[in-house]
Amino acid sequence: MFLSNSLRYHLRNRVINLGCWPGLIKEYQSWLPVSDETPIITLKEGGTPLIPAPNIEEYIGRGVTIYLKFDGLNPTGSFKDRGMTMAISKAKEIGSRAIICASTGNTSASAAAYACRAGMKAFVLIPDGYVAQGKLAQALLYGAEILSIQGNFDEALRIVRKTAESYPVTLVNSLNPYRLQGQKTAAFEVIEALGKAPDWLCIPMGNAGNISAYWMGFKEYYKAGYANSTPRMMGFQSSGSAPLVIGATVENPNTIATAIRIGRPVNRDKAIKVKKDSNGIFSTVTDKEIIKAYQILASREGVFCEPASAVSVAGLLKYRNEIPDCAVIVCVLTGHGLKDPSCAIGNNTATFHTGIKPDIKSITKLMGL
Ligand code: AN7
Repeated sequence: MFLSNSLRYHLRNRVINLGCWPGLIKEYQSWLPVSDETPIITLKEGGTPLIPAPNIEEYIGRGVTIYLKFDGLNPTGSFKDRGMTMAISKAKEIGSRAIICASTGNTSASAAAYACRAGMKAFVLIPDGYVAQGKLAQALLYGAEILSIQGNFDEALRIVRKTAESYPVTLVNSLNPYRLQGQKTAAFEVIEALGKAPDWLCIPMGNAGNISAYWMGFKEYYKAGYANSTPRMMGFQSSGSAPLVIGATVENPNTIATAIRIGRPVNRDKAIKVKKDSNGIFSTVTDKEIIKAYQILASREGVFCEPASAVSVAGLLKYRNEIPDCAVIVCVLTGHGLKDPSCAIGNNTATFHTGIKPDIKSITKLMGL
């Protein structure tokens, strides 16, 4: 069948619009370590939108363009799905029957969903009392076996690493190299959507897997000639949990952004190299600045992300005076706001009238009519 290039392009877009996005492994097969023998375990992750942020743009001014890469719109509500489709597919390929991970929440939700899809057992270790409710609800419903420990994420990770070394379970934390391979596709999508690389990429850092994966993706497209530059990688952490900024392990990390309550990042060396190679900046934002950005995103841009994700925008706002005129900036929003409903309920300035008599007069009076 003959198709003109423009028709081929049109149809391709139609297919995506009709919901036939094949998932990121099929979409980017030639860029990923998969073969025809790899069973592809997918929930159609990836292909997330780059959403303009006109109000933040206007606030910063000087012709700056801001986009939000909303990876909270993945199947389990976070960017982890990009890595998990790869990690679980590769585990399935070698005949693994069980996977294990430590998690601050999102990895456990994603691992549980993809393991279920692959017919594998999922064991997840989480820090007792520090996982947001939405994430816990997901892991429970997807059918994972949850082991909640009296310790933090770093202690949980130490245990799962040792367990995976000695028992027949596959580790799916970001130490698993397939995770970062899957996650690098987010950078491909950013370049495809912009037609070029952004000037800055602002991103939250916990274990620093995602910043390392993005950088890998940006470099690969640059080398392929799909972009003629690479961005400065701007990595941010919460000030109570900032080992990569202070340059030392944090024994008792603490932050409202429980997703990144991590004191001993496993991808530390990779992240330091990313910072150097990209001429990037690593810096902290306070919990107060995180909540401020979280509220601005929801109430000014209509984008509801979880607190850890708002770290990228909090960092952007902190560095707003250093943004070059007319720069194009992408802030990565790693997880959906519904992941952590109690944070939203406890941190808003909404008008919320309660206990109102159910009659029109009482209602219209409160409405100021
Ligand atoms: C929303 O789920 O580590 O720097 O165990 O959930 O790649 O670690 C989550 C991390 C940012 C940090 N935003 O990414 C876990 C976990 C959200 C996150 C990060 C996480 P990395």
